[in-house]
Amino acid sequence: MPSPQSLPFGGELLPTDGSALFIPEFLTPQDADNAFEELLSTTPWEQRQLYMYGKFVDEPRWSTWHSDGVTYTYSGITRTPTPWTPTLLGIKSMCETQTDHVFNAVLVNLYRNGNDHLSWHADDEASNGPEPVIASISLGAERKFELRHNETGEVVDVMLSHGSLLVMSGLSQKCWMHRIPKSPRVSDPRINLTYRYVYHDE
Ligand SMILES: O=C(O)CCC(=O)C(=O)O
Ligand SMILES: [Mn+2]
Repeated sequence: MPSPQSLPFGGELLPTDGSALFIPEFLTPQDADNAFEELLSTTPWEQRQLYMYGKFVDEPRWSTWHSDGVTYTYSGITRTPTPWTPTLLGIKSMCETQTDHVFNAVLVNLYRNGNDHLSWHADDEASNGPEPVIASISLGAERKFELRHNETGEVVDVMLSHGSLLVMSGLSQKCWMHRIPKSPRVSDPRINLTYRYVYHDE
């Protein structure tokens, strides 16, 4: 198994139990720059709160949820949809062609700087289906992404670069957790788009 640093041209990150396929430069640098600038300045960012250990705390990032009408519930929060934009739909269509899957929602995350982060979790809510395909686009500052196997504890990591695509599929949500750790030296913002297919929970 090569270390992620030896995969500058992309490839499969997981040695077993699912897939996490990394495709750097999925978007051209120009398209990635344009999408980043537009999303940063026009997205109606929401600062959500999580209920943890008996109190409400701010999520350490900003986000929005865009979908064909489906809501999304995770960590006790229900996200109601914000309308799609041409840019989000254009990138969705590119992800659909690449993965041969249809997506009906995207969670857009803004990590304002290296203090913003996302803790260990799996996107394993029932509404995602049993083996979800998740297409994850990175824009802006490069951040480390880690995956940890639930049983062996093995960790693999990759630097998610501007314009890259990471496709998680198969058993990756059942057998692995993933996170964006804090990176105190990073001062610039990063935007992440995770395209999903979400089933109505009613
Ligand atoms: O920011 C990322 O690259 C990961 C986002 C993620 O895992 C999520 O939104 O569930
Ligand atoms: Mn996730």
